[in-house]
This record gives sequence, structure tokens and C-alpha cells, in this order.
Amino acid sequence: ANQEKNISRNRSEVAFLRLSQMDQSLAKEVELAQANLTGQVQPAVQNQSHIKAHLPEPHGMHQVLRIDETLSPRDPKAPGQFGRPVIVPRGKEKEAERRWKEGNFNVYLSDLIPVDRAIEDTRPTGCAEQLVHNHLPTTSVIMCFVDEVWSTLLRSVHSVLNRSPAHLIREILLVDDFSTKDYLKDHLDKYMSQFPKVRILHLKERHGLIRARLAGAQHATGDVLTFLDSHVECNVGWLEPLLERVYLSRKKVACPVIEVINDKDMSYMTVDNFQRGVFVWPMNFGWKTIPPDVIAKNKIKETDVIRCPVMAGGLFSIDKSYFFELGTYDPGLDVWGGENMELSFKVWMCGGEIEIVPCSRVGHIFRNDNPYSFPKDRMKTVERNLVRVAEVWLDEYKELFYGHGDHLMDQGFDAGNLTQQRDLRRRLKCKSFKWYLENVFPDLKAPIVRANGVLINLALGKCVSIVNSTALLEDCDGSSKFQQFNYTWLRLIKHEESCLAPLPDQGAPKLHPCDIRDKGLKWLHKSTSLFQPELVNHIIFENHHPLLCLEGNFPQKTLKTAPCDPKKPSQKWNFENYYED
Ligand code: LR7
Ligand code: MN
Repeated sequence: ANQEKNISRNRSEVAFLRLSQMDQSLAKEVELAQANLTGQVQPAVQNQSHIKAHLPEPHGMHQVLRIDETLSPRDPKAPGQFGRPVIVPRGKEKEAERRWKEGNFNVYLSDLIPVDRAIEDTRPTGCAEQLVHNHLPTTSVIMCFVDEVWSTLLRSVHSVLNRSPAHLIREILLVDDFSTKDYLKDHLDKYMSQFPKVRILHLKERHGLIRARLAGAQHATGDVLTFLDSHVECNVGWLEPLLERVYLSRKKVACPVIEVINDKDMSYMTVDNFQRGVFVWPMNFGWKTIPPDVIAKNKIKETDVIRCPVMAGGLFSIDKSYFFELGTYDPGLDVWGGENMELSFKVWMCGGEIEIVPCSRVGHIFRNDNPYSFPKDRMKTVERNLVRVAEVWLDEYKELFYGHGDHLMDQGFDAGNLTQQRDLRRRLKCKSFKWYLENVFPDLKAPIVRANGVLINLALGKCVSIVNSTALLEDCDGSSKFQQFNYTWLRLIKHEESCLAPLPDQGAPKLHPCDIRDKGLKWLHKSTSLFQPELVNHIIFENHHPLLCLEGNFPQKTLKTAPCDPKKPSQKWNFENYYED
């Protein structure tokens, strides 16, 4: 049924409607409404209820509305206007410095610039002329915050109110994640009461941003959920292109281009085009530019939507029913981090798509550190979240995740119950992580092992061979299956399905059943975490004092583990192939 709907949507080649006249009258009205925005009690910012009445054909399209005060800001001379950098006034440096920690950015300057400042329209050319469908779904904008800076939170809300077609905003849901600041507890409700569309949800205990978003989603009444951080500025025409993508297919998750609000001077800075959201092991988010030759070869335009392996996390629109169909976020994720990975894998592997929409742009204050406290240790919280994601979604590739964070390998901590998440994945019949790598993120380096092939002794030129489950030395023969080994990310030396283990009496190592938790099976080799760099070619059995190393003897053809000695060439080894950078 859904497919049919899409087809009829694509077929709607109804006459395109130019709304330039409406644009002007609208601009005028918005301008008037904004003329007295800040003060104490004000009228509603916009009354655009007439828009809907003016939109004729339900299947027609219109240009993205230009709802924007850029051309005539309320106070053109105010600091920071048009997104320009601001300098702390002379004599105020100390105060500015002192207030930095309230938000880990220049809070003093944020308070200085208007909450409804204009910013430059940074969209690529062509965006303003783009057409979107008349009857887009409505959205609930959900902003979670804990102890957000007052002026910054207000600027976020005003930017949504001022730069979104009112008929598309069902509500703005502010989810207060148990803030401690009095101004948020006492004054926010009063201030926001002038805007009928703004609803505030005060949580009774700290939920963390993930469960706070879920609380928001439970209360949302719009067709689409649009999540935003609480220190953003939405740019001209940001909303319609996002909703258009979701309208075209309910399984599209649409992200704006995230631009930069400079933490030091509060300037609004645009970013390079053609950036994909990606990650590197152990699941660190980042942006990666599409290479110029790929852009040229595929004739990619600046306005073209970019499919992304993962999203940044904070800013996106998703069909509400689809979000719940996907089982929302894993509610077992705590406070901050990893939820963007979880949702990204879930969306792609379970039939959806993640896109960056270049015509939608939102500024975000990037900070070096979280300004709020974590109920538990920050590192441990994020790692635990990532472990949950890895255990549910990465299949055999989770070894890469563990292998890239050395301390993660011990798996010493409890990631909690994962049964529900794994059941969900089965129920949704989601594809494998291998499929994701091949089809969504082929440029991710994800070798399933660290090294493999024959294992050659550098002094003797002989190779390890398995005879009757025991390791010994023979002439190297790359075609012999008895000489094939995998050195895994979890530091096992695997031969077929078994693992090489030292013998306690320092005799020849033997094959044992593999067990990733068994420290008695783990060997250290070519590791950056080595204390002694001169042991880099050694194969070290760490679980023993003193350290033991694999040693070859020839002509006896035997192997043993003996105390490590950097000077012994008979303890130096190489695998045939290495895959680590
Ligand atoms: O316990 C908390 N409760 C909250 O309500 C912790 C945070 N929050 C709020 C907070 O006030 C803020 O509005 O949640 C929002 C996000 O927290 P930030 O701003 O501290 O996060 P961030 O911008 O440093 O980090 C990015 O990664 C996070 C991982 O969990 C979230 O997905 C953020 O939304 C996300 N931000 C973006 O995607 C913006 C671009 C940054 C990048 C890359
Ligand atoms: Mn943020």
C-alpha cells in the first residue's frame, strides 16, 4: 500500500504553483509580528493560519516559503546580527571568561545578541527555487535540554518559530531533563506561555538525552518527529525540505546540514558541502567529504541529497509511526552517546535510509566538553552504550569495535539485558551488518581479522604448522591448510575453528576450543599498547609473569613459550598479511 502511495506521489505532475505574492504578504506579516518580539509580554509571533487556506491543490507543489527576517531584522545594529562575529566589550573579558563554564561556550556573548537575530541564508543556489508538496505532514519539534543557557535556548525556539511555516509545526516540545537552574524551573513556562505552540515537559528525574527524547516522542502529536539540540539556530527554509523527504517515503530519515555557531564569537559559519556522516572504529562519528572525482563523475549537485551511513544524532526528522515501528531508541542507552549509531544501523539494516538534505541548514554550538554532569562516569557511560549497540547490531564485526578500544576488550562491565533489542532485530527481519557494509558504507575499513595467512619465524624462515592439534615448525607452504592462521581483533590466534594456547609447562602450544573471554588464549602482537616497542614482532602471552613469548627451534622443528627476550630473533614473527593501518 505504501508503495502505491509513493507512486501516486511521484506522478503528481500538477501545475507548479508560484507563491511569490503570498510570500510578500507573509513576509510583511511576519515582520510586523516580530517587531516586538523580546520584551515581556508579546503577541504570538506569527499568525500564518491563512497559509493552509491559500494552498490549493492537495497534490500540487510550491516553492519553499521564505519565512525569514534576514532582510529586515528587528534590530539591524545589534551585536551578532546577520550571524556576524562578536567581540567581548573591553572591561568585560573577566566576566565573559567566568561565565564560559555555564555552557562551555561564550555565554556572555550569547546573552548580548538578540534571541531572534538574523543569520545569513547559507543554502546553495537553487534551494530557494525548489518545490515541495503543498500538504506536507506536520511535525512536532522536540528539544531536550538539561541546564541549557537561557538566551541560547530561547534563540533555538525563536529560530524554529520564525523560520518555519506555522501550519507545519504542530508543536514545539521542550523536554526539561530535570534541570537544576532556577531560571529554567521558574521562568521558562511563563516566557513560553506567549507562544501557544510551545509545550514544556518537566521530567521528574534525570532521564539522559535518549530517554528524554523518548518522553518527548510519547507526547508528540505531529506526524513527524523533528529532534533538535537546545543550542541551535534554524536557517531560512530549513523545515520544508526535511518534511518533503519524509513525505516522499516514510522510511527516510532526513538530517539538515549542521552548520557551526562559533563557541568563542557566536558567529554563524557555513560548512563545506558534500559531507557524509560516517564513523571510524571504535564507532566514533565524523564527517567525510565526497572526493571531487566522485562528485564530477556522478555529476552530484550541491543541492542533491546525500545518503549517509550514520547521522550525527542531534538534528533529524523521522516519521513518528516509523520511529515507533523501529522500536524507537534502545531505552537501555544512558545519558549521552551511541544512540546515533544505534538508530543509524537500525534504520539502514531494517529497510530505511538516512539522508543529509543540503537545502536544510541548522547551526549548532559545538563545544569541547559537556557542560552538565553525568550521573555516572562519562567514559564508562558512553562505552557501555556503544557495547549495547555493538552487541545488538554488529554481528561478527563487533570484534573490530572491541579490538580498537583496548580496554573495551576485557568486557569486564555489564551492558545490561539485550534480549529485547535482539528480539526486535529478529522481528523486524533486519539485514546483516555485512549487508550494511557492502551496500551502505563500502568505504569503511572493516577487515574481519587483524592478520592472517602463514606465520613465519623471522630468524629461521620456517612456518608454524598444526600436526595433531600441536603447533610445530615446518617449511613454509602457503597452500597448506595446516599453516593457515587468523590473528583476530580479540587477540586470538585461530586455526580453523580452534585457538592456539600456550601450555603451562612451556611446551609446544596446542589447539583449544576458542573462547573470546578466556585470557589464557590471548596473544599480543604488533600492538601499539606494548610497553616495550622492541617486542613488536614478538607473539606475547600476557597472562603470565614473567611475560612468555612464542619461540621457534630449528632443526628440532619445535615450538615453545619462553620468557620474552627482545634480543632473541627466534622469538620474532610475521603473519603473511596485516590489515591494520
Ligand atoms: O542528560 C542529558 N540530557 C539532555 O537533555 C544530556 C544532554 N541533554 C540535551 C542537551 O541539553 C542537548 O540539547 O541533549 C542535547 C544533546 O546534548 P549535547 O549538546 O551535549 O550533545 P553534543 O552536541 O555534544 O553531541 C551529539 O551527540 C550526542 C550523542 O548522544 C547527541 O546525539 C547530540 O544530539 C549530538 N549533537 C549533534 O548531532 C549536533 C552536531 C554535533 C556533532 C557531531
Ligand atoms: Mn549539542
